[in-house]
Amino acid sequence: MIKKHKKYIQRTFFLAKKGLGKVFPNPLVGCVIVKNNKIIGEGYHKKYGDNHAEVNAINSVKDKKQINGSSVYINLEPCSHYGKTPPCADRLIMHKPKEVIISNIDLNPKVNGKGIKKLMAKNIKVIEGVEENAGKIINKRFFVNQKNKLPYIILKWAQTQDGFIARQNGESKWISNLFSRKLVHKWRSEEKGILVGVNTANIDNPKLNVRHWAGKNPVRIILDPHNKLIKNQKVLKGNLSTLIYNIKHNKKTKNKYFVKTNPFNLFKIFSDLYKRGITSVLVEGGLSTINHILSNNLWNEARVFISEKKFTRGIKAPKLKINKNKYITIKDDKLYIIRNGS
Ligand code: AOF
Ligand code: ZN
Repeated sequence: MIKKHKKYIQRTFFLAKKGLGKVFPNPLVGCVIVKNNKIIGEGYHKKYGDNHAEVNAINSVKDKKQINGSSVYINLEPCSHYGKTPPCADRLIMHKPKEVIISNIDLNPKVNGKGIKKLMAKNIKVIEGVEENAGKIINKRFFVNQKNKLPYIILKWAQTQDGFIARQNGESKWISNLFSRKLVHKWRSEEKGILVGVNTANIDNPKLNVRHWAGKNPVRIILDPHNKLIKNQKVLKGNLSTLIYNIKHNKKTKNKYFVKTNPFNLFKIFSDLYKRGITSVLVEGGLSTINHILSNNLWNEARVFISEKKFTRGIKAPKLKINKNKYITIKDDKLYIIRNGS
């Protein structure tokens, strides 16, 4: 029984993940409808503002009468509120499934158990907590957003085998290989914002857009307290939205927003980003920005590439405890994923 539930919940995870990069600030949700051990319908939340997963799953069932007496699997509790769409719990109740199997409770205060209560009040059996931890990882951004009212912060850096993230002159190209760099472009397309400190913006002169992958560009964020950003840098070009946090002025020129933050405080900046709808941020350096975020414990995840190259001298990589046995191989690079608090 449990094995069967796990199997279908895993299928909801697979479907949910298809929405990555397209649904924020919403959670990733997948739904599978099973009758007589057969999947009769499935769906996922595809895009912010569109149908929720349950509605897409119900719509995919040819003969709606079949949903009567079925088992509905969802990785997140169905919603109970009128948002952009009517409550999914009500929609499910209309079709009289026998049971609803859920991985996680929806921490949005508008839902938070009320979806489950609605189902139970109509004698629909609810089983919750199936593959709960795996579900929490899939919606790690959403849960951090709901709990902390902060964006989900992902630190990313590449370091040499001998522990350097840049040469002595600050230059950091090219430590990781082409495949790892391509993967970083995929990551850029999955998050709402991308952040660097002013030194990185000036020395590396990055565009901070998505080029080696198909997907959306994130909002660019520069930490530039004393307005040291060189005028014609690539991060200021093009028509992507760019936020420049500084202690001096609030100013808007086209799609460039200078945001005054005085005193210059990371927690305040991240709170401001969250208020602007930036629900997740990929931090791509440099060293002092990453160290600052680490020492303030304002990060959620670190993704560290360690290459086979050696610099012998240079700028030392951030100090973070890495379990050297747990990595993903990307050709000659090793990728370590470290979660804060795990
Ligand atoms: C579900 N199924 O597929 C999703 C849910 O603005 P709305 O109307 O799209 O509502 C967003 C909220 O609904 C979101 O914060 C979360 O609580 C829930 N998301 N719920 O039953 C779904 N995406
Ligand atoms: Zn819903």
